[in-house]
Amino acid sequence: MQNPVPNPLSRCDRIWTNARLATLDPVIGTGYGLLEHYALGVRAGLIAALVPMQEVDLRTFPGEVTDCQGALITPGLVDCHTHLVYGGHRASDFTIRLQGMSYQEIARSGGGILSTVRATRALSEEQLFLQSRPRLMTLMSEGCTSIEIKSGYGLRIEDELKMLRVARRLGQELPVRISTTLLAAHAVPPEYLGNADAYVDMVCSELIPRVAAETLADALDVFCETIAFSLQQTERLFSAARQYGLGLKVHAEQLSGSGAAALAAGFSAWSADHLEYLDEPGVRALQQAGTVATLLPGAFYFLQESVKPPVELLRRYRVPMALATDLNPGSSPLASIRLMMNMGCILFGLSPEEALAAVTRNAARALGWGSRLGTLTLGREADFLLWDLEEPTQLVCEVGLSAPRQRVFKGEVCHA
Ligand code: DI6
Ligand code: FE
Repeated sequence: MQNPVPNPLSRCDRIWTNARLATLDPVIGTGYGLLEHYALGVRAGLIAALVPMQEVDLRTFPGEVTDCQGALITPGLVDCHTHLVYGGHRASDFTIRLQGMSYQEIARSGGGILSTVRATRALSEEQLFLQSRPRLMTLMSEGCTSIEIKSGYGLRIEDELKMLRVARRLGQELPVRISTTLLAAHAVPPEYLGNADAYVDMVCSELIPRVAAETLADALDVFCETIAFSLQQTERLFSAARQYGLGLKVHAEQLSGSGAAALAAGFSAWSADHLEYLDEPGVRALQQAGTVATLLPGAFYFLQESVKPPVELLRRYRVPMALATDLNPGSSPLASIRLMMNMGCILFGLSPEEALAAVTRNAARALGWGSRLGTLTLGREADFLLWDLEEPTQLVCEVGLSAPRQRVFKGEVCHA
């Protein structure tokens, strides 16, 4: 006589039946990793069961059941690169750029990032929280369940800490997972103009230890660019951050090629971001380190750039590609991860399957959460979305035409 097969669903708190699962799990198969006609169960905030419907017996199940009636379930979306905590806006930069002044010229004349620094410093922590929250909620309402937020508009100790505390508080008060990144090396602050090295010294010796002691940041990022910080300064910042166990990220090869992506790969960074000017040695370095290439088509579009990231090379070397909004007031005031998926295909040549992997599995990996979330896999965080769509490709093809019917965060249905 055979023992009865233990039914993993019976131990679940809640289950979703008759679903079409786009698992994004490479073990299930290429593309979206589709499982047709399945039930998904959650227990204690984790995915605890993935069962074909023909094996599902609900007669004795005590928990809540949602009949999806054939609807699609995907992992929660992950926006792995944002600057959504800031004060003010940059409408005047927009107008000036339309008249022909470049982003770099505006930055050198004291506008650009530094104008947002002035606006951000002027706000109290409460005001900054209240101004940032709606931007976060916009991303959440589109289906984001994990979002990275950078500092970088304070550029002095108290204001950088203020930004990071606001980012942490957003994650405590709203149903979303926030990863925080110290981007003190975003621009040289006015107090250190012409003396970037002294600012980097201060960040390494005072700010990084302080941020680490207060566990305010999960990672450190550097804007390595002619208008910001050099390769050598980036290396010093990475060395300091590594001593405190921070993850590493970099704004690299956005407006010019610098070798920053290869440097970051040498430090086993989680991700190198932008990458329009990335060359083949840089691609090889990312591949060898397992560093994610995060592409930001919003900034490419908004700054009317023409050099595109080397997607074909990244694909050939099997470098995982992520997409993110880069949501910020100056170069990507575009709060839509769906738009980035669409632009990733139209502007950069990703396939729809690559675009969805880029905002789930690969974006999770760009935040150091690659083994914890980003796919519908047993044991992972139960962050997922129920969509009234026939095809996962609609998520990439269409923008603004559908919101998730349900947004599930840590196993609970919570809308933004
Ligand atoms: N690159 C970007 O795209 C953002 N920061 C960065 O280093 C732009 C930030 C801004 O212009 O406010
Ligand atoms: Fe950025």
